[in-house]
Amino acid sequence: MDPKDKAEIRKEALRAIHRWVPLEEQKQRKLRSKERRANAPRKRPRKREWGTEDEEDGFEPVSSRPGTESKRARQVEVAGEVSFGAGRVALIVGVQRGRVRVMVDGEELEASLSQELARTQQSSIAVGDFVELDEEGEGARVIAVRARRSSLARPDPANADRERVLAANIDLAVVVLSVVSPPLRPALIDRFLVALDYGGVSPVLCVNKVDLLGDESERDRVLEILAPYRELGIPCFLTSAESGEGVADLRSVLASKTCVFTGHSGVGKSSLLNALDPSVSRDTGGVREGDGKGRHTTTSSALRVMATGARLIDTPGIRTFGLWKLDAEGLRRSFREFEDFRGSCRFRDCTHVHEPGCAVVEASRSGAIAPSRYAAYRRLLGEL
Ligand SMILES: Nc1nc2c(ncn2[C@@H]2O[C@H](COP(=O)(O)OP(=O)(O)OP(=O)(O)O)[C@@H](O)[C@H]2O)c(=O)[nH]1
Ligand SMILES: [Mg+2]
Ligand SMILES: [Zn+2]
Repeated sequence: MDPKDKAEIRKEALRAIHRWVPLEEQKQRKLRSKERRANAPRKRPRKREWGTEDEEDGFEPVSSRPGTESKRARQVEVAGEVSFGAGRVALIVGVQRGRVRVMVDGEELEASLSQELARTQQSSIAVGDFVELDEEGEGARVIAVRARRSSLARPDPANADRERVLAANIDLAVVVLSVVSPPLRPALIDRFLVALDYGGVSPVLCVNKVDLLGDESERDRVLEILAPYRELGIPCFLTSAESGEGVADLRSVLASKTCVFTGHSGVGKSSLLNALDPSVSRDTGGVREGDGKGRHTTTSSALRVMATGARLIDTPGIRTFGLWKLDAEGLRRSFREFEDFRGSCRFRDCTHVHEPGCAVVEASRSGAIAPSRYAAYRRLLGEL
């Protein structure tokens, strides 16, 4: 064996000792990765020419936190002493300070929040939550929140220790981007996929405003950007809320699901909701002349039930998307294409950065892993 490699192995062994994890945690990790592998779509790595995108995404740093627990098991326990079953169960369709709009037995009404819930409402109550109402006194009051099966959350920009839940109990998140005004920023996609994976939510990518594309080559460029995500089995749509292109296809994947629409301001989230179901009637706004940025027209999340039964959640455009409670291992897990190479790296706990014999680095060089995705991994890892 090359003495250099030997020295490297010795160094790695020493590092491993410093990184020693208790047996129980190791078992848990193994189980989690096994579960993930079983769920990941099978595919053979294929060589391909990828367009690389070295775009500044300008987002706030990912918050680094140890001890990321399994997202699917993450449940919110609030107002715990009140048991479910006493009052009517309602669905939250809108949240204001200290108050919520709920849908219960087919009608919409306003409800206040119990003191405990009002104090923690940014993390404890979100559009899409199922709650229990106390209707004994004057007006309805929310007294308990059911455990969530999934959520989309990010750190509170004002307090990184606090979680801000954007929507709860969602089946699908439609990440909306636009081809121009505002311009397409692929870096946002990778960041979103990590957050959605952590929240246990399936993603759909929707590139809107395709009516503004010039010639075929511009469309090809968009398809090229989407290619790595299609390979991952993520449904991708090209839409125009203006001309209606792609809207029927998008509608068909949303049927009977709870879907949150998210993305930068001005990309056309509200316009798309209106195109999907005119009865939704959400306010839409223009984009700024100079830089094509949105005007933050939608200011709070709202859930609408479509005629098809799909529940669509419109959210305000986001400027930043810090990732919540993410550690390096969690980040690696959310890059699903890396799983195909698990066990092929020379070191079992390879970080896929500097180690010799790294199968992931090799795969990104050969094109089996899209170089743009590997670059995204390095970028996000660098923020931890
Ligand atoms: N040409 C074109 N314009 C669109 C399309 N979709 C939306 N727009 C326009 O883009 C602008 C912003 O649309 P909105 O639907 O308000 O965007 P949004 O994502 O909801 O923005 P926020 O609520 O600020 O987050 C409006 O002027 C829309 O008319 C589209 O498919 N094609
Ligand atoms: Mg909007
Ligand atoms: Zn590796």
